[in-house]
Amino acid sequence: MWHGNSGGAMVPIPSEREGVKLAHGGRPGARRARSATRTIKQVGALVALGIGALLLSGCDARTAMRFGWPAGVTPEAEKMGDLWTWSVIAALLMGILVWALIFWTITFHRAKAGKDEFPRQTAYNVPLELGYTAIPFVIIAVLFYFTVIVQNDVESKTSDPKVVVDVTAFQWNWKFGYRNVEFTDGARYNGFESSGSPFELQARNMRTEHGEEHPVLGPAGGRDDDIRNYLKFNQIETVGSSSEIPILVLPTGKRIEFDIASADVIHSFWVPEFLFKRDVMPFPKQNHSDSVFQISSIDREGAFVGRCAEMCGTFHSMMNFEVRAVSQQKFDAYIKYREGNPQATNAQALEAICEVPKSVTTVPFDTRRATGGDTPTNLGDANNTNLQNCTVGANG
Ligand SMILES: [Cu+2]
Repeated sequence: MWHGNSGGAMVPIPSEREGVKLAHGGRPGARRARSATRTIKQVGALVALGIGALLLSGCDARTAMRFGWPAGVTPEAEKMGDLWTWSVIAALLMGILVWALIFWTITFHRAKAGKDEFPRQTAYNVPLELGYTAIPFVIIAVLFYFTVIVQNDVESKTSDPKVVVDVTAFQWNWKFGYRNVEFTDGARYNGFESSGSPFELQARNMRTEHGEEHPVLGPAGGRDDDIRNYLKFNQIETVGSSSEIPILVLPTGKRIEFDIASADVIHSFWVPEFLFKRDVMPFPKQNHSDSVFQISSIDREGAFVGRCAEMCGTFHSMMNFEVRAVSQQKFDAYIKYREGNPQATNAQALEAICEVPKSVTTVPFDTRRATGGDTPTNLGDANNTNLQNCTVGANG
């Protein structure tokens, strides 16, 4: 046991010092070394126990090495995950070094019994001070270098994406259109439309309903559609409503380009499994935002929820969509079905390619509150959205 005297230095209580001398007959220095060895052994045992518990808990090595980073479904997400893993390892190594220095100091450089003098001072050691000023800069530079490498990779674009999707966000839903598709056999589909707008209707309804113009209530602050000429339209479009979650069907294993724009306020396109989100701006050019990004592929089939990640008004939290990643064959069949059946709904097109026609990751917000606020739980299996006993092309 130790206590401080009036001078601030630590000295052992005399009675204990006597007692130890009687029991062990050793010098205080040797006793300190023995207790230090014991502490190190105890810490070592604790660390071994912790690692053992982690390994035995069924947590596989890859998940453990992710250090909490979610598993994404794109190569970009995996690269960001690797950066995170190595950053944590670097931080842990630095942490272990600092902890070791702290424990080394408090174990082997304690105040010596009976000595009340100041320890040797090492201030103004120029090489040491230069060293610990320079080393953090080197660490920051290395982290910065690898961050830029990964960021450039995440933001990289090529001129030949296999699928180009136009995404239009509006209060409070999404419209997805297929501008260009390169089928698996190399044939191309072009669905660009020079005009058309579901938002035009929205604005007009608002005016007739109130019997007068309510420019403030209209989309984009009531500005006319010709001002919003940055909005893009396609022959094949999927528009979400308050009774249906829009499902964006995409192929696995192909480079996909997204061109995002908002018809009114700032939204944000976020698919958690892509580990990527970007603000969806009205007037992207004037707002100096890059409205185009690409993903090099979606690595597995399945349903992935998409959300608006920018507070955009009353029903912001209900502004969900679903990405449905399907095989390339199914995706080709989907586009061909919708091209050949322009009146068919997205749900019918999904059924035609043997996919569950409704979203399985989220539900539309029921404005009538008929469900009493309960969210249905048995939506379906997000990892398997195939319809049973169904053959693609049999009913298309
Ligand atoms: Cu939004």
